[in-house]
Amino acid sequence: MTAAQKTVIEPKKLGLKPPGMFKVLLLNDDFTPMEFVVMVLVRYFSKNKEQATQVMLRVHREGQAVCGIYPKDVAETKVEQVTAFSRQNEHPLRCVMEEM
Ligand code: TYC
Repeated sequence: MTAAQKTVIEPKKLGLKPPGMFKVLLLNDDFTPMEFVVMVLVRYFSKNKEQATQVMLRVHREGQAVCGIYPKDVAETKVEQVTAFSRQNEHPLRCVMEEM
């Protein structure tokens, strides 16, 4: 094989892709109390009461909103914590992550 014919291995196949970031979103539903969603945003997404209320109202009106952007492992933990906390309190609140 000549030098020009040498195989180039793409960075992706070598596992050199930079780690992606993930959006964590809350989804609207008809049952979870607004105050509970505000509490979740303060507790798990480091919002103050005012910021939390703005995000909650956006979810309520538009169906969903981004609560924060994190590396994969942190986003997974947020989704698990919010889901567990919601079920413990018997609310159907959904929290999901999306790669950017
Ligand atoms: N729609 C809910 C209500 O009217 C409030 C709500 C907001 C629920 C945001 C979920 O992610 C949510 N009680």
